Amino acid sequence: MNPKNLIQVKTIEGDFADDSFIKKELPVILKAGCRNWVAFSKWTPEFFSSIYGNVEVPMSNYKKDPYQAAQTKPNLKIAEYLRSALGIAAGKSDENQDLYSAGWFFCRGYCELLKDVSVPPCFQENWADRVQKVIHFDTRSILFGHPKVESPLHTDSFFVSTWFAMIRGQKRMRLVPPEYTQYVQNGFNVYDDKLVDELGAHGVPVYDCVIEEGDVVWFPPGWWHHVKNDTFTISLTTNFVSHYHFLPFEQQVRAVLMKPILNLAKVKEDCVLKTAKDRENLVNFDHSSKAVVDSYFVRNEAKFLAHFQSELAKTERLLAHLQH
Ligand SMILES: O=C(O)CCC(=O)C(=O)O
Ligand SMILES: [Fe+2]
Repeated sequence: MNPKNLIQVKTIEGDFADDSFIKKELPVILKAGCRNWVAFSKWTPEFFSSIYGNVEVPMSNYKKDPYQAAQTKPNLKIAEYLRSALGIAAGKSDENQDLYSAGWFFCRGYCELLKDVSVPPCFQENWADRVQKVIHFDTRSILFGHPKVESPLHTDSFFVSTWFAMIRGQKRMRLVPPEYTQYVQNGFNVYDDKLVDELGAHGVPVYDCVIEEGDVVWFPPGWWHHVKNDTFTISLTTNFVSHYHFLPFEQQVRAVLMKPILNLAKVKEDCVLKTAKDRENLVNFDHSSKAVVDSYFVRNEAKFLAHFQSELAKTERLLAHLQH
């Protein structure tokens, strides 16, 4: 059975210098996109076990808790996980069979692994990397998996797009575009024929692909994805923001940065209201005039105001442009 709303993800070939597919806002497979990387021949289970075997990596257990916070995930040594995963892929039962090594942020300490990666030219300008100085945002992780675990349907945070490279083994993925978000939820099984049919009845397309060893897949920001491991797998995933998709990404990063500022404003409010009656009328507001003078408080606040006024004007111009 192949329902009408099940759509095959398109494949592109070549040297991937042309990034025009990004503007089409559809997922694509970059055929053999990582086949000539050093990683493609080097990154075997033996390589990771011998060099990084004692490194502890977080374990996701999506069956037990699909929303597990990163800090609460238990760790396992890479060598131990790989032993289990290879055994499970070969049909052995194993106490670790519900565990998925679905995010080793290897750049925290093992960034030398990036030397084995040849980022396809179309992904080389990644604006998510540029905000590294502003906010700690890990864009790359390595995943180890086996056929008994999967990533339930979800979207990636910060409205980034994602590309991932299938270094060992094979995965499959089904995706739903963001404009149909009202019809899906975290954890929906889009591999269930009945659900796919129901989605079809509402006009919702479900994109489908197999990511073979050596392939790279890219999907645009906001796309829901459900990923299954067909075999033992090693893959590298990268959050990617092209200039074309920068605006919503920057807004989401800004929302994170604004949070402490807004919390601080609340503290200031509470402190002012300790002595003043209300914030409009600062009668009885008790503060040191000396400290205000000595710290150039008034001049600094004026600079602050000017900055926000200029940002406001820029945002208004941008909004006017977008609404055109
Ligand atoms: O490979 C997987 O299991 C999930 C990958 C994923 O969700 C991602 O790269 O954003
Ligand atoms: Fe994801």
